[in-house]
Amino acid sequence: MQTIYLSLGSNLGDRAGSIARAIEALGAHGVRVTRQSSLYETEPVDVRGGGWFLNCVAEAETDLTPAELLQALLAIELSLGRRREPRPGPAGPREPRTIDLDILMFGSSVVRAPGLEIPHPRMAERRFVLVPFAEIAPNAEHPVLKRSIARLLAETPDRSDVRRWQG
Ligand code: PH2
Ligand code: MG
Ligand code: MG
Repeated sequence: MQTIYLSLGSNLGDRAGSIARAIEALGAHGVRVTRQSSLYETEPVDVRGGGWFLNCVAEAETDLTPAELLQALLAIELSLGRRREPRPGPAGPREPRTIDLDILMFGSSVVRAPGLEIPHPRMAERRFVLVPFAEIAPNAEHPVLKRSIARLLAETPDRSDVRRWQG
């Protein structure tokens, strides 16, 4: 059993509803959610033509392997109506999405495979990840950077806007 952290985001359609449905679906895929941050409204970072996101971070326990977890997240994204455009390339602008589920950390595992990088390679440069992550697990340690989430948040150069969402 591993303790994992996931990022959830939506900037299309019923944003809060999509995040709530994704949290529910995780349980049915062998991912037991133990904590969920508040929802935050966040300024889009590197996304083409979309509105502001709702983002949150969830802590969960699972017996899945990292590759199995990735497949489960992709299946949930599809079931919630995510449509992936032909790939703009890893550094290119991204499309708006009904739901995006990303693995942030998987215990203290480090995975660097095509299509699956854990910890998430850009998490230390994203306030939309670090602010909700620090709300639920400020002392979790990044296994590569060897810093707590609270410290990554204090030290991130990102200045994008992240606000607690009131509904
Ligand atoms: N996700 C991205 C790129 N940019 N910006 C915000 N605010 N929230 C996101 O979830 C997000 C983003 C890539 O998945
Ligand atoms: Mg993402
Ligand atoms: Mg993703």
